[in-house]
Amino acid sequence: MHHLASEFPLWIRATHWINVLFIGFLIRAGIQILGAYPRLYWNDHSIPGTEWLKFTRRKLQPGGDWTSIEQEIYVTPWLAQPGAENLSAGRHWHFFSVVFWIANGLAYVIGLFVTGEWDRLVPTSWSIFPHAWHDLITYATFQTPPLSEFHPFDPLQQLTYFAVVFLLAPLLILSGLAQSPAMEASQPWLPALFGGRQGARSIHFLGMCAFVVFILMHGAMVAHTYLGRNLDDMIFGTPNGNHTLALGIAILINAAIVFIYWASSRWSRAHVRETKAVLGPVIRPLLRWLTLHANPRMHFRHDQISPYHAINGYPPTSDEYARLRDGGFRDWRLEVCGLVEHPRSFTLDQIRGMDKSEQIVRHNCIQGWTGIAEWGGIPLQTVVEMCQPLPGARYMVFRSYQDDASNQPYYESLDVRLAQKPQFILAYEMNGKPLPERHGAPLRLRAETQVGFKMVKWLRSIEFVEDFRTIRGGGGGSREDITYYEQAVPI
Ligand SMILES: Nc1nc2c(c(=O)[nH]1)N[C@H]1C(S)=C(S)[C@@H](COP(=O)(O)O)O[C@H]1N2
Ligand SMILES: [Mo]
Repeated sequence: MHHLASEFPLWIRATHWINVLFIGFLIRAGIQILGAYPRLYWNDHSIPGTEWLKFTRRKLQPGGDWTSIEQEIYVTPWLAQPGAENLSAGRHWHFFSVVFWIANGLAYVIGLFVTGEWDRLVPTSWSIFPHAWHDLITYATFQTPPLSEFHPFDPLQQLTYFAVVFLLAPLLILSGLAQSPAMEASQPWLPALFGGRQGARSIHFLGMCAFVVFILMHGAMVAHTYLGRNLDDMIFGTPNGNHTLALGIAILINAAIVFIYWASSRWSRAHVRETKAVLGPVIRPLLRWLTLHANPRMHFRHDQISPYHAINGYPPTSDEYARLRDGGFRDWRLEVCGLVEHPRSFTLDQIRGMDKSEQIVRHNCIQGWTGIAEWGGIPLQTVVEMCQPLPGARYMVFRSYQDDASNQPYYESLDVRLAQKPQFILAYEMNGKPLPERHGAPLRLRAETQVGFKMVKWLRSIEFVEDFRTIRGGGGGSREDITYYEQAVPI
């Protein structure tokens, strides 16, 4: 039993309402992200038709004439942050919010232990279970346990809060982390905990549903049991009897939170570039750090290879590419240029003659789908060693024969230090055969700690540059310039 001046000190009340704000952002932005690929699976092949849940009526045949970008659906701003088709802004809101949500949650939990108030939440006796059961029966018959049962929570309430803080929240954090390509490539046990990457995605979704159910029940119970007293607790920290004032303030706080969702979503939909500029810096240092430090070590078995690997991006339509393809790519060259000691031009046969590297890995599209395939090619490091970048060369720019949505060559950039990473290769084979046209023939990049859009297909050239900010839109790639994704995408 606690006998404090205030049963709910200011830091508890503050972290509670901050939590409300950020959990709302996370759920809304999570729904936005789900809309980019509205199918949930328990297997990592992401073959349409094998999902256990979908939020789209579109019927797709594996191998049909579609690419996965066409799967994104419009999500109403009533549910999603910021709403519409906005994966990039949704990701920025989700990652921005998770930083503050976790910091706030840690402050709350640390506060509980530092002040010795942890037994508000953490049960200290097994008898809590029969007591909680008894409460459940009481509530189920629309009655309310007497006030003497609240210390400050009744046993059922305490158990529920304990489960939300110490089980559900960590589960959401872990299943979120397990979806990061860099984490899953460097810590393969993490997605394995959830039965794979799509398992983690499905659990993350179900955890979100559990949180929504909790929020609805929690709200209903606050209103159903001693509403006036609860309002006093949440606002003043102690029952002081001024229920009307407490109610007024609680309504104001909730209205302010809803207004923040509405206004920020509206602004963000109209200003996706600014959304990246404002929210991006919070998470960008972590993205860069993770990209530089994650060492991919994914090794799947041959029998785990996806029977069908989804596709993003249609092959080049130019006559130039058609000529090269029809000539068996004999006239195709990989140009390596820019800030290098020895600019080079490689034929496909020369590349095939170099030391080969093979990997059976899981591909992660930023939209959420995955596929497992074997890729064969040469380590990026081989190219670096043959061309000798000059000291000022800090990024490699990969350019494609195919055009992006702005009708300019698709391009992406990587930090040169990443060339030393295992599983960063230029692939000319997929599943033991020459790279199929749709997957990037004759040569494509594989960068296994990053999301799929970095892995340029139908490669034309690699240029070593000092900075990507001086190229085209300055974002570091086609997707960064056009859609406002981050340049380092290990998540
Ligand atoms: N040139 C080019 N490369 C590209 C793309 C593209 O549109 N054009 N799409 C990217 C995206 S978003 C993904 S997920 C992967 C998909 O690779 P896959 O089609 O072999 O599965 O390729 C990447 N490389
Ligand atoms: Mo993608």
